Amino acid sequence: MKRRQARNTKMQAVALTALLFSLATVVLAEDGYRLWLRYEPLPSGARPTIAAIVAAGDSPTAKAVRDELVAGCSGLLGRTIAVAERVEQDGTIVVGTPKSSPLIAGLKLPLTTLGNEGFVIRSAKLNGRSVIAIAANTEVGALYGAFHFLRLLQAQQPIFPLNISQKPRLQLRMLNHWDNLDGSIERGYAGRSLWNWSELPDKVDPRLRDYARANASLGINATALNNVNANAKSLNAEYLRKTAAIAAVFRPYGMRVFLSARFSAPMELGGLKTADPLNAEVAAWWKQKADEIYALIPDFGGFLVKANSEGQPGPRTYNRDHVDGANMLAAAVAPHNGIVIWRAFVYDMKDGYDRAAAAYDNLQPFDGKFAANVLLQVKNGPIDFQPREPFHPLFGGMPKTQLMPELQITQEYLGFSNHLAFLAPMWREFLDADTFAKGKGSTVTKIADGSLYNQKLTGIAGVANTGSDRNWNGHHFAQANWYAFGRLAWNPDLSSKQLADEWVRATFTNDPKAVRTLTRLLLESHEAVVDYMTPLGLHHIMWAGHHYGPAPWWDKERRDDWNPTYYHRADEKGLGFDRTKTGSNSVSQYFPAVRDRFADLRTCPENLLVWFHHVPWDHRLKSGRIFWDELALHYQRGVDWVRTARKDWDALSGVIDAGRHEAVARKLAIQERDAAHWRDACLLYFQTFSKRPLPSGVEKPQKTLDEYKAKSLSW
Ligand code: GCW
Repeated sequence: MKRRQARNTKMQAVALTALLFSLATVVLAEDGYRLWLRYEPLPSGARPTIAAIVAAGDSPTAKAVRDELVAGCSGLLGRTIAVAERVEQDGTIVVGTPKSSPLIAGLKLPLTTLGNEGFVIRSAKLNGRSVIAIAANTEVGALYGAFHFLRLLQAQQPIFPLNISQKPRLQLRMLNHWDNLDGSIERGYAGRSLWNWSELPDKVDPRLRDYARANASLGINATALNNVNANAKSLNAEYLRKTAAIAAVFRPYGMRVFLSARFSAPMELGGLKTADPLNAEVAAWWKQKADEIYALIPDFGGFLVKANSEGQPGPRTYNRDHVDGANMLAAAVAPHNGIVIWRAFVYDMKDGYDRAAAAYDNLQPFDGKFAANVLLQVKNGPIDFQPREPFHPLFGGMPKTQLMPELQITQEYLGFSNHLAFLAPMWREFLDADTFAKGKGSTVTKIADGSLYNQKLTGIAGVANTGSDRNWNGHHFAQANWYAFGRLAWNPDLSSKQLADEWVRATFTNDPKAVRTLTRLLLESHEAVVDYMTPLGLHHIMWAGHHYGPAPWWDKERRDDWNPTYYHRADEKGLGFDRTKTGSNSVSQYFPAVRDRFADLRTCPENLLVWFHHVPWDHRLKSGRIFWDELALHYQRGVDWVRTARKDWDALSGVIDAGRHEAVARKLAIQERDAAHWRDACLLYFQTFSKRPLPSGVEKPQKTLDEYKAKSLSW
């Protein structure tokens, strides 16, 4: 019986690889669908010896491990690598858990400290043969190990001998989807939502499995399906059944599902008169709702909540506070080991207030008051996912609260899916930022991973950039941001360079020259975008509403703090928001060492200058140039970068497949148009205050300011 099963599995595997090959050569042009999991043959000189795969277990996860290793090894080595029953040759991969595999058990590998998700990859001897053992305490751990092994192969890393032992540094590694139930996506630039609500639960798009698989390849283990601007309907019985069907597809890949909860759902769904968190009926409604959800989805993650922010209901609607709201929900999911992720993106407008100070003012006083199963989700910067922000002062500012960074993978303020902007360097800047909360070396990473304050529950979220577009992310290079987010969530110490290198090799090519060019473009791209959009600390000067393209002149929004003019404060004297003592003094929310550095115009990092200071137009910078000239040259530099990037990309036309080459070339053309538009519109407008000529080296604007004001950039 066992033997027949193994033979069947082997035949299935051979058939599967044959199918994959024919698909790869016949049907699939390179359209980006396969992401970084293409498994194209390595150069013939770079193929290590892999003979067979011995994989134990019959669960869906064990099957996923086996399929991945067979497809991956076969693809990369350019020949079928089949499943074997026992170790008979050198170069056999043995994968499993001590429970599922007697071979793995026999190796007695050091797994005890690796938890539920870690893995070991080790060269070992079995039956006198050299093998590669991929072992973990759980099957999901083995899956992560398998993906890691394939990543090493793809990046042409040596695999003999291997001695790798890893576990994730953060527990909750999560995508937040801002997907609406009608299939649209708030701030989504890659098509429609992947969740086919109208067809669920009877019909589940097979693509969802590929989505889960891609996430598992990075170690992403959770996903919140619906927009934080939530519709209560997502919690009704009908939609919960749909969510359960999605959760069933994700489960084998180690992904748990969360839902954004609308705080007023007890009224909208339950017919209650209030959603007051201290009302007993309200609390009972949520408890019952949690019971209902967990009966359908036993491993449901919990709720993500945007409360009292941008029109969303919340506890303050009932004169209660954030702790009342979060802890009431936390109590409802606690019996099921559920989690509540409460967002700190709260900024009530008050006269003369500084929006950058608002979240800290609103949440910091509650330090130490949130329940043990609450995570407070804090955006990387104090305003809103700008191309560059200083780190959010809540990091370090709430030692007794479990914080969870929220990053934005989708490029709301960074050129949508039209601009090449690799965000790993921006996230590194944030993770490496030193808060000085417990003296030097108190980095954001150490707060996020729980080590600084001994935080028990840890996590990180990225607002997803996925959609129904064939290539998932709209721009082929936007895949790199999904990739980098996931890898950093697993190990927040990874360098941008390593991430770029891994991604390029897996996604495009191992050609050495191309790898050099592409990693360089990736690594330079974010700074270039900052240069042509918001250099030297500028922020939130995008066209209101859609946030594509510049509108620094805009002052018509109902709320002052939705207007670009509120943020840059340009006048005859200079440019920038004074957040020092002479201004809003929100810089004082940082610990003294950071505060003093930011608050002094001489020590403030130049790339954050007008974030913290109203800088005189003729202020001298380190370059020796005055501020106005430097500003103009930054804008020009950004445009120049895109031009060079286009040439670099064009030169790769023989190396990159035609389909993707052309698609990216088209995007880069848009990026150049937009960069020039940004430069001209911003400089013409700021020039009405600076009253100075453009320095030499900066091109003459293509249109008049009025023309730029008349019509926003289109995407
Ligand atoms: O960045 C802003 C976006 C909103 C978003 C909000 C948030 C989901 O412009 O579209 O709403 O942040 O993070 O809640």
